[in-house]
Amino acid sequence: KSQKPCVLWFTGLSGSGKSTVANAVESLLLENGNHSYLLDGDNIRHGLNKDLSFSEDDRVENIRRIGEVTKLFTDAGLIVLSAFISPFKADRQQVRELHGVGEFVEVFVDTPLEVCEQRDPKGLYKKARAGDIKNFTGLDSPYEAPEAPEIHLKTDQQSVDKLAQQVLQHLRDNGFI
Ligand code: GGZ
Repeated sequence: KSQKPCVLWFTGLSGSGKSTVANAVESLLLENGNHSYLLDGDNIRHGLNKDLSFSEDDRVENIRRIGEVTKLFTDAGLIVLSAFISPFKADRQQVRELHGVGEFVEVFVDTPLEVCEQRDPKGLYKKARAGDIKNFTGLDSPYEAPEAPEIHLKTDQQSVDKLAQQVLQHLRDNGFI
């Protein structure tokens, strides 16, 4: 089945739903017969990037390496899904520039901090509030929201299934699938 490679670059706060939506999109792509690969903390921060912390410098390096990996996968013809906070605008811009024109699709997983903190699936916000985790994104480390993302997802207003459909529709409308 023919497809045009791209990277779906999910960005958003911890607990915003990046991985959840990316996983749902991956399932739909598989069903549709597309060839994709999902990069997230589980396969990157525990492997390739296990030497990196959450300091500003290490987050920059984290995203730089992930950007290079997404480029390798798009060169191989895949639709790549990347699900990292990627808090800094400049770093996302660099990855965009690494990719060919139109190949970088920024997906803003827009969930208010209050909602992420309410969900707190791993209890990390609680720990960060207690001072047990430093430099936590949204609390004592910045998150720079995208200004003009290709796809804008509001996770507190729609189901995961609907959001994943929204992403698939964008890929269809733009001739990727
Ligand atoms: C933010 C942290 C931190 C700090 C550990 N700040 O919700 P999670 O657990 O599963 O996702 C978060 C993940 C963030 O890693 P990324 O590689 O996506 O971040 S970045 O793009 O900024 O490099 C969270 C957990 O790691 N985590 N400490 N201080 N999130």
